Amino acid sequence: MKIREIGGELMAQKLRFGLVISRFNDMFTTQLLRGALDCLQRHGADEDAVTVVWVPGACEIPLIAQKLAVSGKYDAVIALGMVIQGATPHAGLISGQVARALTQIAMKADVPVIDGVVVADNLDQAIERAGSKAGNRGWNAALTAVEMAGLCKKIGV
Ligand code: INI
Repeated sequence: MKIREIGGELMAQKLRFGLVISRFNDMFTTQLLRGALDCLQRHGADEDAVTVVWVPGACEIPLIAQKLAVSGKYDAVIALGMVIQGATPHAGLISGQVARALTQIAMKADVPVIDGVVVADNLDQAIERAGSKAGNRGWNAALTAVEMAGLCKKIGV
């Protein structure tokens, strides 16, 4: 039996990325953005490969992610945000809604939409995930975007 196996490669050359990021908790989201851009650059992204769109908060991410995804201009969309539970009463609701919306957008637009919206229980967790003990979730999201964008091209369907 001859099995054809397809896997993504971590090469960003010739891929275009739309990135949507929230200003809420920007002390952290700027670090997520730094990580994401560093990752794309290190994986060979072209000079003009990335468009960054800023939105007020995580709730506003899905609409812009959708606009980017359906535009036909990007091979993958990366969403970056920081929801810290307990900051406001509705923080708990936001995270689930945004995650669900991003999955639906990806399926509808047929474009990878990578969820790099960090949900932290407290400030310590936020610090850990935005470029310290637990790495940088922006970096991870960008790497997933590179792999998925390449994979979608490779599969060709
Ligand atoms: N937005 C965030 O991105 N992170 C949060 O932690 C957060 N909290 O805690 O409330 C938050 N709220 C704002 C929200 O995303 C909208 O911008 C706002 O409700 C206006 O629609």
